[in-house]
Amino acid sequence: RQAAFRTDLSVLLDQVGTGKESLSFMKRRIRRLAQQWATAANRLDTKLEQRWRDQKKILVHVGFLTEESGDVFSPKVLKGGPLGEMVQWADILTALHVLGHNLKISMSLKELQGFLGVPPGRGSCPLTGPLPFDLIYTDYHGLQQMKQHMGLSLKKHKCHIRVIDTFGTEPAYNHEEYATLHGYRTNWGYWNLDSRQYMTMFPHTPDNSFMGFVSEELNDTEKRNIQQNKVNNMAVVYGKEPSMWKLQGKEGFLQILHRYMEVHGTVYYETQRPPEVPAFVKNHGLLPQHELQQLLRKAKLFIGFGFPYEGPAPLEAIANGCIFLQPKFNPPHSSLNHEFFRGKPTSRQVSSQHPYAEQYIGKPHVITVDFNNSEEFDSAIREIMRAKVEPYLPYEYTCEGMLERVHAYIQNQDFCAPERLFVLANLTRQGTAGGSRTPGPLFVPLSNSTALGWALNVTAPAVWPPLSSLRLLVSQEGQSCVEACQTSDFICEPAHFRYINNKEALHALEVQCEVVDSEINHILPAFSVMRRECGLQREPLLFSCAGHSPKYRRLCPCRDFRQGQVALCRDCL
Ligand code: U2F
Repeated sequence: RQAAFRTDLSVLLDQVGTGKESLSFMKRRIRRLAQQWATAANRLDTKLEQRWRDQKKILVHVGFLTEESGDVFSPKVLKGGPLGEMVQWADILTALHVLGHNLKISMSLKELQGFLGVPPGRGSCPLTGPLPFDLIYTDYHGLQQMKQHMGLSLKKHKCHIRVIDTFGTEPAYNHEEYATLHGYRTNWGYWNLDSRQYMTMFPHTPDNSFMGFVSEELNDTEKRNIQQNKVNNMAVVYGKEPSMWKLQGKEGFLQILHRYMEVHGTVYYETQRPPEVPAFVKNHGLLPQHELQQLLRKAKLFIGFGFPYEGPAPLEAIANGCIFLQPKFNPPHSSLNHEFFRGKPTSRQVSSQHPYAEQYIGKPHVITVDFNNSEEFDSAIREIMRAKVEPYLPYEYTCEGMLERVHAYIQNQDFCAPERLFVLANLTRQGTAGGSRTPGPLFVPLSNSTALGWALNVTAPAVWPPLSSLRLLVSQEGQSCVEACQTSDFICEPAHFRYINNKEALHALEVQCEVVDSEINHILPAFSVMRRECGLQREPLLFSCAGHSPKYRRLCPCRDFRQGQVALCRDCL
């Protein structure tokens, strides 16, 4: 069946259910953004020009909100606890509904069993018949529950699963045996999924798919009003929980801030002002989302103290015309050196409180400085007070952007299709003398490594992302493909690894290999210049954009991307 866009959200609101603060929060959010979603649906509908879209049967099982997982989040919704996950699930549900899919929502084990047709109370009784869904969106808790209650059949059906995974899972942690043998074993990883089945909150490593969420978009009148009503010396502090204000050394920079600006906070408290919050701070208490937006519309500065990491609030602040000032982390925080990330299945180096804001948005909307350097901090504040900045929201965080991306994933990502063997028929260097695309032997000087542009002519059926987007690059020693592609304004595309994991690619790059081994190691395909050793990847689950090793240069499948929509290549829609 063909999916038709929906702009009425009442059925969805009924489906979400009642009885928990988390659900009420999500419903308030869905209602508040209903108009934006409707406008976005109409725009995307026009953009897609009547293109056929399959209507999918989709189950959404929100594992972390089930009683069976302990649901530690719901009781804290009104008490300053994490809301980022709730924001994201509300938006995922809305996007799937608006795109017109056939949606079932489960927030308990009982509902999960009911939808899957597994008899309740029979332990790990496997689901015997076909899976009644095309797609299942869940999280790590939900995955665990499905394993316990679907038993063996999970293995059979796992290509239909998508795991909403805030901070991401890198391939080395996802491969059970490899993770266990090489020290990448964590409490979360080891599910042997295709890494693109993990969907993150921000575009972290491109090994995972970027799901995201949305932030409110302003129309021109609202933007103009905001500009007029900005209070140049008003700052709002990021941190709704008193403990977020307890971070070391913050007194110094808060004092500096207070010298120039009126400082506001939205810190949760019960009866008394939390002792962590200095007396000069005007604390509004935890605000409902729409009231926070109003506060942000007046404020000039939104300032982070280092925690929470990578939440939605900075995007909301920037969308409301604030400048986001945040601490640089030197050395970067990661699962190796920081309690919060310890045990998370990623070795990503978090360079500031909000790397997306730092790297994808940047100045003038985002200023990242060393908070221990009071001169630098002081001059940042003065710069902010002088600056004139317009509200800004990257397209990928608008409702239309999220609908476009989720639509593209649903219609194109297929992890159930059997791996086909693709034959590299021809490697063509682009931009050779005379501009001709001459097939045949290739010469690519390695010193010029990152500037290679390749077109691959591959005899293969339609693939997604299309091969027209592929650019083969070589990393520096010690550099990951995430970085190598980024430095050339591309993005690493894990789906393309299989086209470059071969002798032809090495040959095309004129790599001097004395031996070409095929091994199981997440940095492959790669080669060592010194030792003249080349290695190809033997385990497709270990194709990794994130992997790097000091003595190896990696073969990197990069691709182009759309401005403001990094998840999609130019020809991906
Ligand atoms: C992140 O979770 P948080 O909930 O701590 O993220 P925030 O950026 O603080 O904001 C989440 C939402 O809370 C709302 C605000 C945001 O959409 O509009 N809010 C509010 O309604 N009232 C207020 O007074 C203040 C904020 C991240 F998202 C999670 O994935 C992480 O687990 C967590 C820890 O790193 O950080």
